[in-house]
Amino acid sequence: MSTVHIIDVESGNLKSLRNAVEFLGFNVKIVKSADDIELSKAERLILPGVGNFGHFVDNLTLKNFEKPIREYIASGKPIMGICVGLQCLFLGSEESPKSTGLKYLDLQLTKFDTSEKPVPEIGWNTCTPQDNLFGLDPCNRYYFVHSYAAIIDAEDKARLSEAGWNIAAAKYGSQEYIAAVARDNIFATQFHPEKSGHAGLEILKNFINQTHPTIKHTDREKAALQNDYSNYGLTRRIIACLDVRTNDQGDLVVTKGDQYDVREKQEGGNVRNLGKPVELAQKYYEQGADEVTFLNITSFRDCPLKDTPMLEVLKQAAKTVFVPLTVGGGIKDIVDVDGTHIPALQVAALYFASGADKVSIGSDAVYAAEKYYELGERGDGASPIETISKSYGAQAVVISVDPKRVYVDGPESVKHKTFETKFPNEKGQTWCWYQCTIKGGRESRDMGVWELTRACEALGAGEVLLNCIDKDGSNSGYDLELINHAKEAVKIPVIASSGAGEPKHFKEAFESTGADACLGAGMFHRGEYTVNDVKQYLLDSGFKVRMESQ
Ligand code: 1PR
Repeated sequence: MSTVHIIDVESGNLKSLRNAVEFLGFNVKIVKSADDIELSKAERLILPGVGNFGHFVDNLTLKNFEKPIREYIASGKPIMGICVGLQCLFLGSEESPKSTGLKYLDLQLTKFDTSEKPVPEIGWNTCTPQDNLFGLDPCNRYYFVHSYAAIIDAEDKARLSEAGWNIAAAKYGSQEYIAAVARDNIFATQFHPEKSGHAGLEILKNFINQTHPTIKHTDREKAALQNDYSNYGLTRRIIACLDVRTNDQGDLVVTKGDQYDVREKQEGGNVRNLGKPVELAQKYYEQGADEVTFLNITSFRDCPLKDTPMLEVLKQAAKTVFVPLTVGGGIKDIVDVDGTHIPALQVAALYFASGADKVSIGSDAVYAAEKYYELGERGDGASPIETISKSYGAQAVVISVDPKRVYVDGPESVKHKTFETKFPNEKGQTWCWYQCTIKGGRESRDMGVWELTRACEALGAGEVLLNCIDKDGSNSGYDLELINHAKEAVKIPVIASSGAGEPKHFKEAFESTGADACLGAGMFHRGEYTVNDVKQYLLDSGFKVRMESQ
């Protein structure tokens, strides 16, 4: 068996899946239409899906895929569904009540309870199969990103087991759900094996080879690796961030600023060059980064959009980096060099097709929030957050916030949400708010972090990348008060960023704020610490982390 067929339902993670299967040494054939002759030749079929349930199943029907998929399944040949590719096997989903699933499993998907935990679930969780399932290891961590799930109780489990399904259950907060499921020739995972590092690649390989290796761990390994269900069941997520731009010589480099100033301090200083984007992404993946973020911090688009250097960076990085990749900078409606108007959705689509799993929106998130309040707390449906989220799902849309702290006399001094800080300024003022900026900190707007994050969450953003201009490059630790402020504002996950200088800063953030992930840049680029150093420190401090070596 050397060829794997992948059904293309215009879903976000196709490129990553293709890369992963090819990395494992198999050929890939993409099946774009139901009458493609290739479909009849398939011996291993994968049905990947990301984003909205209705969008996915409606597309399956529209493209006439339903019948050939059913016939393929009836033929007894192995098929694997991934993420929404698993969800479509159920009756339907609360996400899109008008759309129907393929009804192989007698259960409806529902949304996670947002009152007890951040939703979407974004991160690395464990799952435990009833019987051996392609080597799925209860001590390994797999990458999940979803708001809706096949949430089960003991009765559902018994009923589905009775119907012959082998269920691997996971727990997010107090809710148990189906993380993987198999019966006869059908296998499906809610997690993304193509984004789950070496552990995920193993699952893909075992499915393709149809093998079920036995899992063995010593008691000591089990004690270290088993889920303790702290942090809702997820490990503490560590993200390596690469600020990318062209330097004065015209080369694409990873740089890093102090309070967003990326030039060397001497007069006429050059843009700091800390390495090559693809090489560094690969290095951090090997060091155990749970995600890698690329931020295009200046526009280097004096070329057509399709030739943007960042697309090539992503294409190259996605070939060997099997954890989620986020790309930010310039995700907005643009006018291309030939005068063509290109909507943000199309810009994002190019990045997804090149291997990005999420896009991050900075300046345009502020404009969208401004509009949201102008319209009386509603969107107009046209902002990049709304359009991208609608097609690719909330989990694919991150908003990147670049705020600065502003001190005021008291809560009545400004219309923005303020709080009392433990760190008064030199004038003795103890109240503050965080003012959002656009264009990489160059322009301040009349918008607070509290208001911005809430508006963007309502518009459909799935995660907040919370930078802090005051702390950026300072190595003095995160602004913990800012993180707490944002966490109180929204239910979606918040990534702490700016100021990390040593492993203890990550611990502080996880310990004293509800940060869902912590991002580091300068300390990794300068080689002062590896991602693994940070994770080992967290592990030694009693936090669950994903160690890539496990
Ligand atoms: O406005 O949608 O085009 O997006 C522009 C993106 O570029 C935004 O995400 C914005 O944060 C980012 N950006 C713009 N200018 C700079 C700059 O540094 N001059 N970088 C910039 C922001 C923040 C983090 C950084 C952390 C951690 N960088 O990426 O890596 O602060 O650093 P540290 O751990 O060394 O302290 P749009």
